[in-house]
Amino acid sequence: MEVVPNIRREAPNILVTGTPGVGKSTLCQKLSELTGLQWLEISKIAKDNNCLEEFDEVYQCPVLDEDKLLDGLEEVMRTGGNIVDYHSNEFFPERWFDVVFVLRVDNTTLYDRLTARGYTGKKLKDNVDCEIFQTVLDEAKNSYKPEIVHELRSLTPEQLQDNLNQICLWLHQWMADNQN
Ligand code: DAT
Repeated sequence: MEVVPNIRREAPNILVTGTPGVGKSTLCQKLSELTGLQWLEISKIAKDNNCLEEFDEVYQCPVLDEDKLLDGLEEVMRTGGNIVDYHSNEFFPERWFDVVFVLRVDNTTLYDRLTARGYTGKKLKDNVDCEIFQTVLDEAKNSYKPEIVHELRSLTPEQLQDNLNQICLWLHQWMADNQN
């Protein structure tokens, strides 16, 4: 296995994860505007950089070429200052992230949001089940140190604002703790 030296980051890397529809893009876009950190929308980056393999007919989504994606992101992640937005998290190197936020909603809210997005049938059911069984939260807890994994409710605009405030506070503290 390749050993990558861990250089000191000037700004942290934040992972925002959760089932599709929980509000990752909404939060990350605003957080990026507020903080100047770079929003890395992994689904879009994968598409733009030909990191998608064949289409999975059962799950109605393309299969990600994880190795190619990770290789392409290594340098920017080593520099720091990124907000990574993706619905899965266990395949990222643990060393990339200083903190992990898992967004959560109730299943009725998620059902409504995904229906509005045009999800139907198995794709809709699988994603709602994923939230009910807290699959992404468990994945994050199994992949990162428990003390850096935080669960955030993402149901209302007020909760969005609370989450932005909480992450900004965390960021200020990180900058204070990691001054050169
Ligand atoms: P994701 O990027 O996780 O797939 P999204 O940001 O596209 O999710 O949000 C899905 C929908 O939910 C979208 O219509 C915006 C809405 N939404 C997101 N966060 C919300 C919040 N805190 N309160 C109310 N609606 C929210």
